[in-house]
Amino acid sequence: MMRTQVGIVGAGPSGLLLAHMLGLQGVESVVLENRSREYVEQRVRAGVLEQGAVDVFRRAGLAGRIEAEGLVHHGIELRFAGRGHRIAMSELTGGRTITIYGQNRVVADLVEARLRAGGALLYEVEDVAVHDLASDRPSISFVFGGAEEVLECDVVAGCDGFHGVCRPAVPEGAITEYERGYPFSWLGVLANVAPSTDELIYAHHPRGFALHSLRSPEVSRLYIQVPAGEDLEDWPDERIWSELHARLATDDGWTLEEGPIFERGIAPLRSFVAEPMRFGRLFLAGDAAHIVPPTGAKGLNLAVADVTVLAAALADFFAAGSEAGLDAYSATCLRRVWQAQRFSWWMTSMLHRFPDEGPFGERLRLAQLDHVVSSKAAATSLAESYVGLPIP
Ligand code: RFL
Ligand code: PHB
Repeated sequence: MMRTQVGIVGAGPSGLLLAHMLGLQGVESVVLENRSREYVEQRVRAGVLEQGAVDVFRRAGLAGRIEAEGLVHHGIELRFAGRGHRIAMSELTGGRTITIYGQNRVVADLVEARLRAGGALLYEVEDVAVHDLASDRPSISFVFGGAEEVLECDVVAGCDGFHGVCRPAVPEGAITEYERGYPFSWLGVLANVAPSTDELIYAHHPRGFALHSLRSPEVSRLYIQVPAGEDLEDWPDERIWSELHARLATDDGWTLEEGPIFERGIAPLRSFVAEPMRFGRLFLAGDAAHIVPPTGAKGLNLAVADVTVLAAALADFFAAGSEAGLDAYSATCLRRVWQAQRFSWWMTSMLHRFPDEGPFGERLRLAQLDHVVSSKAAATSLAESYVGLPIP
């Protein structure tokens, strides 16, 4: 039998950041992850950090590499009908910025910090299950190195992502789930080629959405909308580049440079919220509690915000026995979560092709895009949401 204050399921950004922040406040935790360290550190996902998220990392003493290697951006481009239009994000938001820094780098930095602090972090644990969540002695059972173990805790943090075991362990009816699916996925690639743009390009085209992002001055990150259920096998490199060229094309001779593709994947788009983000002594954070379609670049940033609120509430609970922060956790986070849902849904609707909607819907979409790039009020609204709400 092992014992700790906070048992954390999942070593993604949510679980690792929570463990680090708790450690800074003298709260002990154990992190359990079912995958290997290599797998988690190589998983390619998000790339955009809001300024507020970078501030959180800085306050936690974790921003060294982000500041050295992250790319600070002041605007994004919306491209449609053959033309690009810059949204001057920083000018419209009193100087706020976003930073391009891969999620796998965030995870690597967090793992390094955890190991340096000597905190418990177990990879490749199997059969993780959470128990007695309604009591003040919840526990986590698992198998590690072939041996069955039980971790007794005061609190369990469910940081195990959308497909984890914590949320499904809550009794039926105690949590309400809100969900919306989309009839398309994103096919994303990493290519060894200098980005053909200084700022992210979100493109709408009759053939569908495309996004030109980046990871470094040498690596481009590119996405295209594909029908839901599409098979990666049906997308050889030439087909991917040909769609990217078609969807990103402009009337003024801009060119997209090609390079060797070294990573590829397809992810379905989904909107999902579990409410409340708590059951008894179980607290859900990050993707375990909510999913947004990636068009707003909000998923990782929401995880950072949840964990910031949860770490402060737990520190208060263990230092002073106060449950006020824990009681407010779900409502505090959900306000921000629903704003991110609203923005991510809006960006997704504005930029994708919806297969069954007909020509009227497409004309409305172009009118919406035209409005956003020609009305300062509308552009400001987009910019405010894109750079992110303040993190408490
Ligand atoms: P994660 O990263 O899914 O981590 C959960 C961890 O829990 C482990 N796990 C378990 N461990 C033990 N026992 C079990 N039974 C377990 N079940 C699962 C998993 O192995 C994993 O290690 O969730 P977390 O930490 O909440 O982090 C959330 C973010 O990963 C996610 O929101 C973002 O990646 C979303 N996202 C983006 N967010 C942004 O803010 N900006 C972006 O630009 C952005 N782009 C993206 C994205 C997500 C994408 N995909 C593939 C979903 C682009 C894409 C393509
Ligand atoms: C990325 O660089 O992976 C990225 C950027 C912006 C998004 C989604 C993903 O909206």
